Formats: sequence, C-alpha cells, structure tokens
Amino acid sequence: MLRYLTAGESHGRSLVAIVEGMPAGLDIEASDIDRDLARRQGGYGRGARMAIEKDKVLLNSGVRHGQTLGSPVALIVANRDWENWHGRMSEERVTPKEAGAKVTRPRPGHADLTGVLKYARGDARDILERSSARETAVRVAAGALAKRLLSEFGIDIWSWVREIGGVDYTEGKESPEKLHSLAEASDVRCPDQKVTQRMKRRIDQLKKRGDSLGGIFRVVATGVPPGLGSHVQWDRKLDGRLAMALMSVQAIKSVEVGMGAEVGRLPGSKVHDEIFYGTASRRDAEFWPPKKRFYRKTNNAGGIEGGMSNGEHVVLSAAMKPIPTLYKPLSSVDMKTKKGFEASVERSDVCAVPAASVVGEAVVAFELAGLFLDKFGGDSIAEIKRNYKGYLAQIGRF
Ligand code: EPS
Repeated sequence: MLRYLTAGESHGRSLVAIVEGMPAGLDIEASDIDRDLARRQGGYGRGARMAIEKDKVLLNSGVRHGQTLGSPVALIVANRDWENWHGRMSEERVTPKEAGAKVTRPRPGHADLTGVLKYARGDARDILERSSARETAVRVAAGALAKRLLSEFGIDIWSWVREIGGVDYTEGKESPEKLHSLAEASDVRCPDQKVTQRMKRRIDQLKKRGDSLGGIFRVVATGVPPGLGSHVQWDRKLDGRLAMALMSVQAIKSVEVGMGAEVGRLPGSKVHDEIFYGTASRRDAEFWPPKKRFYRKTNNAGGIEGGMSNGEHVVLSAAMKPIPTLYKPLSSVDMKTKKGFEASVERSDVCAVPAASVVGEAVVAFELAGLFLDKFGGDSIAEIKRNYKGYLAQIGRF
C-alpha cells in the first residue's frame, strides 16, 4: 500500500512528508522534485510570500545513490520565511511580546473560526498555520515521486487552467501533452495566449478592488491501463479515490470526471462512449504501441467506468474557490470580544489557480501510483515491470 502523511506549519521550520510503500530501485534525484516545486510557486496573481520562498526538497531518507531503497522516503521542504517568525512560531514557551498578538478575528471562508472552536484554542494562528495551502508544497514533492514511478510505466500526468474568475477556455483537438506544454508557457497555465491575457486582466481588475479569484483546472493522465481501481467495493473505486484526493486540496470545492455535471442534463445516447475494436487513432504512450485494442471515439466518461480505468485518458476537472484572505474587508466577529468588525488587511495571493493545477497533478499522480501498485505491486521496480508485462499480455495489449 502506498501512502503519505504530511506535517508542518506555514511559517514553521519546514514541511515534511513521509511516503511509505515506494518500491526499491526507482531512480530519483532532488532535481526531479524541485522542478515541480518551482512550477507550483509560479503563476500570475501570487502574493509577496512567493518572493521569499525558493522551494527545494531534501531527500532525507529512503534514497541512496540516486535510487529508492523500499524504505519510507522522508521529504523535507524548508520554509525560508521561518527566519522572520522564530518568536511567533517557536515550539518553546516565549514571552507574550515574542509570541506577538493573538489572531482573534476569523476570516470568512477560512478554517480560522471552526478550528478554534473545535480544538479549544484562543488564537486562530494555531489553526491557520496548518490549514494554509503552504502545505501543498510538500504534497507536490510526494506527487513528483509518484510521477517518477508512473513514468516508468508510460503513464504521464498533464494539467492546464480552463477558467479564472469567469474567463474561460475550451480545449480544441490538441493532445493533453500539447495543451500542457502550451500551458507551461503561460503565466496562468492556460494553453491559449489570448485567453491568458484576458485572465491576467481579470486578476488585475480584482486585485485593484481588493478582491480575490478562483477558477477551474484540468488534470489528465495518459497511458493508464484498463483496470486500476475496482467495481467490487466503494473505497476501491478509482473515481471516488481521485475525487477525494482532489477535494482534499485546500480551497477545492468541486471535482468532475470527464463530462462531469453535464451527464445530468443529456440523454444516455449523448453520454455513453461507444465501444470499438481496432487501431485507435489517438496516440498512446510509448510503452504501449498502437496495436489493435478496445477503444472509444469519445471519452465523456473521462476514462473511468464502474470505478475502474477503461484504458482511455483519465480526465478530471476541479474548481477552486477564491482565496478567503481579502484586502476588501468582509464582515466577521471578534472571537474574544464578540463584536463585529471588518476583517483587517493581510498579505495574500489574489489568485492561486495556476499553482492549484500543479498540486492537482501531484495528488492525482499519487492516487494513480497507489492503485497501480495495488494491482501490479512488488518490492522492486524490476518485479513490478514483470507483473505489468504479464498483465498487458493477458489483456492482449503487448
Ligand atoms: C496562504 C497564505 C499566503 C500564501 C500561502 C498560502 O502565505 P502568507 O500568509 O505567508 O502570506 O502565500 O501559500 C504559500 C506560502 C505557498 O507556498 O503556496 C494561506 O493562508 O493558505
């Protein structure tokens, strides 16, 4: 079983992830992970914090001479901003002056208020430090490790932004790989340069008004074999697992698979993807030469039927709500005095949808890697490759 846990506060010393269940013999270097960490830090609409952080991973354990050992992999991403927060975030008792003022004014849309009530704290900092999306840095690190594993088997993960604050983009017929590479050249990770300019203008407008923006991004996995996940039990269904992974990312409020909510509006004849047998025109991953196989001409199901991958691309979308920290004041109530106030100005991003799309890649990769290992798992990459080849032969795909 592949799993991970994270620890760390936004302005604490560092973020940590322990990844357990990685097989031995996977080539991995810090630079493979740092690339994704840098991608997550980018994007038009980010705030001043990103100028402070230069995220780099420390492969603390589980890796030797550039290969995994099969033991838990501990990943550490330091917070450079910690330098400025020693007193306020000290693990030892400090004077009230060093501790700084308590946060008693909860922001609507944040974990602040409910967290304080639930955990019996008098300072919302005890909650917001952990609920912060800073934690996604180390999730991206864990996801980069999962991507490395998947790429050994010809499975790749792509993403791009489809909408920011009502400015939307619809894909043409380009491959996911092409859309992803176009998105990489855009400040908002949108494949179209004209729409990129409109999205940036929208971010500028809202920033000027002291407001914030959400949006929608897409994540696609290519080269996924049929049979990841299972129809036999609710907690083994691939769509359920991927939706949970995406929903667990800070500020994500909805997830769609394939055609998504549209399936509730159209008749069955316009929703279900008809089955064909032959040489699919769509390009498969290199690992998988385009031999005769079962295929679909449409992919409204987003590559998942009955809780299992069906061999088409796995297509997901997720919507992120606007950042809850606004310069424009929203009404709230002071937790101590119980008096109403308008939330004070805080340093914040205006839009983090481009970053969220990179986080989306990571959590999808991790979930797919876990289900891949559930099916083909072994203790080493060599063993898993043997298992995988046997399966491809069984289904006549290799
Ligand atoms: C965040 C608030 C901002 C963001 C942060 C998430 O941080 P700060 O409070 O330090 O200004 O920059 O995101 C990151 C630090 C990051 O690495 O993505 C929040 O409240 O969720």
